[in-house]
Amino acid sequence: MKPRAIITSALPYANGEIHLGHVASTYLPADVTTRFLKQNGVEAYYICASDDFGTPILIAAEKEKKTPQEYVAHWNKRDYEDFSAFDIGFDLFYRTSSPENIEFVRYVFDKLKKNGHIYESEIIQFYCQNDKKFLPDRYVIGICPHCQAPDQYSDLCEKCGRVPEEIGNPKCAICGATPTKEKTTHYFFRLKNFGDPLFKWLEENQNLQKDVKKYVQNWITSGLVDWDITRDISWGVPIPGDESKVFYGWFDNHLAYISSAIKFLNDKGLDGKEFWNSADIYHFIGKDIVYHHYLFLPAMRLGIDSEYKLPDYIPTRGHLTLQSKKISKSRNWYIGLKEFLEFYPSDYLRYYLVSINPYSQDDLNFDWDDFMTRINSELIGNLGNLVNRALGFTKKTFDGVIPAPSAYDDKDKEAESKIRTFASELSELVQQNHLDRALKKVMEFSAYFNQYFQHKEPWKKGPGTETCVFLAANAVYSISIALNSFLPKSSQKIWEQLGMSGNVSTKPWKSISELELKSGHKLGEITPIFGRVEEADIKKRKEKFETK
Ligand code: B3M
Ligand code: ZN
Repeated sequence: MKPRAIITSALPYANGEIHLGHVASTYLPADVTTRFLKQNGVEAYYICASDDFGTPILIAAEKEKKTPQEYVAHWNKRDYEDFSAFDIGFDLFYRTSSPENIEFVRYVFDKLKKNGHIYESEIIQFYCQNDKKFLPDRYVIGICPHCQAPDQYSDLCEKCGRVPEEIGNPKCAICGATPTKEKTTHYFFRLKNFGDPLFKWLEENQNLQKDVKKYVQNWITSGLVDWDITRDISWGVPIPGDESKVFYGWFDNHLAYISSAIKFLNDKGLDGKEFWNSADIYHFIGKDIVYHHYLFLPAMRLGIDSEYKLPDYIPTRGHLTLQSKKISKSRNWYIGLKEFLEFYPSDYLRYYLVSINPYSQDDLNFDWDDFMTRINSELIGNLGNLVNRALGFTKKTFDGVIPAPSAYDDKDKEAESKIRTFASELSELVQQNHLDRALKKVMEFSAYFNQYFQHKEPWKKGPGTETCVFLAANAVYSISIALNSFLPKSSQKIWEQLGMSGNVSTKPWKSISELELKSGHKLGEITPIFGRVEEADIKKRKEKFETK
């Protein structure tokens, strides 16, 4: 861990609501990591932005008879509200259409050009004589040449997932007319120049996932192709020297990681660039955008002489399926984040999504029954039970005051050593990005203390009762701090029931293992931390997915 870190997660397109698929693979893992780093005294900032430019957004805005500015402003605000309700603690949620990003994108382009990584080339593009527009990407609909599916976009067939070289029976997506083909001049980024340095960077960076690295290196070996970075539309970052054209969205969006971070840091009175270059840089992403983050993004940074350092970590995770089927907005097979949080506390979702999400490209599945079982039997049956039992017993038997321990027997010594090693064992897992295993470790710790309590039978009030209560209450204290990055609200509740003041997130990580709850300390009010997930309720939630 370096003393500084900048954490980003893939920027959501400003054209629709955030759903469970989004948060599972990127926003939640990034949030947990940031909170953990902060607890460890790292000066860490979590930076994100809405991805505002691009053809799909322009089309969507036109459909709603809004200006693209109005349209993206709406989604930027709504996304931020939904993320906040889920306790995603961005230090800044900005936008790719910010003046800072526009200026930075143009600066990067000029520097790439100066360094010989940009060239111009004439290409043939569809053009609509009716609308007087070039028709890139989603502006053309036709038949996929690979699978013959009708009504597919010219830049992606949603049926077979391939990129059609030439779409059949092309039609303008705005007016339906058959487009003509016209010449237009575009800029290209010489990705080919970067095969060797990219290969070397991948080779040397030990923090990147090995399996992802391998297939990216295979792409490089099989030959990179230069990138068309120009779009003949009005909504985007205008190209210096050719202001009627704009950059392709993937040229400008990831630059907003840097421009937003620099704005945030400079506004804080820090030297943004110096901070960036001395920090650990994390970009959390889903596996569908590996190409952009492992090739395009680092190549562009290399192309500007690594003026802003390349990422140290690109934690890449699989996609969430829903009831074992692919999430699809258009088929209404998805759960909106906002809607979910109207029914269940954010910590339930955080618990569930972290638990089922390994540090790998494997897909993970949201299942309503599994969600209910895990919350009821693990979160409530194990953790809620320990907190209630240990603190409730102290309340009842010792008037809420932590007793002084007497002599330790072997079982007590073992329990104490569990607490002493907990902080470092847990920290190791989080640092290796194994958030699911780390959370499991907290649950194992809790299960251990449930058994310890059971074994000691303090309700018989025999010798050793005080020691048992002292250690069990200290285990709850450890859990309260250890859980903070995963379940911020619940961990704070436990903290308050422990009779502690202030915010638990400010407690240093090492406190987890230091048995800081001293005898004589008085606990707060004890009430159950969690409420059960009811079966009848889950049945209702599932209805939407059963009629399909
Ligand atoms: N806006 C969303 C996606 O493809 C896209 C990410 C940009 S990250 C710089 O998942
Ligand atoms: Zn197809």
